[in-house]
Amino acid sequence: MIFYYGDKMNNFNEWFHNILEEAEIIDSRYPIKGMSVWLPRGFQIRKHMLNTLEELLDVDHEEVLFPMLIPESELAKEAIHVKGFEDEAYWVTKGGKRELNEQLALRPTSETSMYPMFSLWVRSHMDLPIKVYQTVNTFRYETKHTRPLIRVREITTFNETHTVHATVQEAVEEVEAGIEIYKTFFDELGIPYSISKRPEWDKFPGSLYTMAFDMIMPDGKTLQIGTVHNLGTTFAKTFDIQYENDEGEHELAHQTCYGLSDRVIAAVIAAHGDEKGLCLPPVIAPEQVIIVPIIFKEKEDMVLEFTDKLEEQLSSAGIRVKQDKRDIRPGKKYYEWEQRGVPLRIEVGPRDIENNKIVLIRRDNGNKDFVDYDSTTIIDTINDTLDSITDNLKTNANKFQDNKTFIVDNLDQVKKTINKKGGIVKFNWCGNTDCGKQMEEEFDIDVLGTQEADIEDKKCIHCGEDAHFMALVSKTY
Ligand code: PR8
Repeated sequence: MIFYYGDKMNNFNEWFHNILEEAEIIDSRYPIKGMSVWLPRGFQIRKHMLNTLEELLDVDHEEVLFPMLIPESELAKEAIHVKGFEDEAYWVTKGGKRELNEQLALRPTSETSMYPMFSLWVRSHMDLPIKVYQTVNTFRYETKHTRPLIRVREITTFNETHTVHATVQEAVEEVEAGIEIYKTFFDELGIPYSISKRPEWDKFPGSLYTMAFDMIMPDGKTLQIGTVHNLGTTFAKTFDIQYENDEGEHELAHQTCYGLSDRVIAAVIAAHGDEKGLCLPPVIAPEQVIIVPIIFKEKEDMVLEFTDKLEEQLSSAGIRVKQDKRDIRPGKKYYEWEQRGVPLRIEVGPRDIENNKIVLIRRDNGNKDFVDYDSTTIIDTINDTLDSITDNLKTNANKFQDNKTFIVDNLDQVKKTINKKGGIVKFNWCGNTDCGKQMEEEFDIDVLGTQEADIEDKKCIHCGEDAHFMALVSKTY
């Protein structure tokens, strides 16, 4: 029986939930709200996602691991930061039956766990820059509606980078470098994004400014999929991170931090999945290629001899490949691997072998190609097909984001567009907090942020003051 996933566009929640279950990604029945179990297949996807990200970070950053518990005195030190997280922290108050002298927070993020240590590590400018990252679980007692992978209370895949620099300029450059790393990463996964500078009232607590990546989900709401923050010297002041410069004077260090989460997996699923289920970009697929031998009794040995050799060949070339030899109908196998999102299926039957052919079926567009089997070129053919799948997924996902991004020039259109079409609406804006907050309330939308634009002699479409930016607004997750 064919499983009905639901309507991705019109009932995204149902569709998403069904994919998570049918493709065996996570089990969300764990008896604590906002916490789920990664299943073996989901864990594989998560692992390849992290490998892809960490490979990019490793070029210029080092991996570390800090403790999960933060003393209350440290968490509370940075006033604005703690205010941003005070309603979201989980607390450990007892060791066994004994009350602890000081309660300990389960990290909601790791600034206040790392920076007291950075203060010990930084002495002179020779100790800078520090560029480290860790992939850990963090805890946030979210009060908005929780959703698997999208808004969780235990973020199981929190990849956070923290850097310390001698100068303002270096910190600004690191923000740009962080943005480039995330762009490359999202591009490899074919996840579309719009980048904007978050408004003052929505920046990371304690930061100078926040640059954010937002993806438009199938239902038209946006999901924040990554953020890069310039922390200035705020935390350096609080945690006393100072270095001695060439003249022997003490100066405050400049910091940045940036992070991604489980949401990346949600974004991949939402961007590429369809009515057949999951559709994975090759870079994170547990199996990039599935070989299905078409076995007829009398020709079984011949087919399996061929497919075993093919599997061995692909595997030696570094392609993640699996062969499905189960004694069930080929149609059932096709259906299952399609549901699981495997990018490429190879079918081989006795007649194909006699004609020296193999059949390639792409998961992204269903195209079926009969290609000549030539042992010297087959690896290139398969790798080219996998690359073409990546490109096609990315192109289609970007098209969706572009088609759902609208530029308007009056308030009436803002409201109509958001309500009828969803997506991101852009317009000339003054950038003032009062004006922005009023708009959010009037139209029941969120100001995602601003983009620089060539706006001379233009007025804010809301308050009529001089416009300085393009505002991006949407309904958000
Ligand atoms: C920082 N400090 O923490 P950020 N469920 C899933 N994903 C989430 C959730 C949640 N409840 N909350 C946030 N995210 C900085 C940077 C260290 C690293 C995801 O920044 O609070 C969002 O995609 O902005 C967000 O962009 C990212 O974690 C980083 O969180």
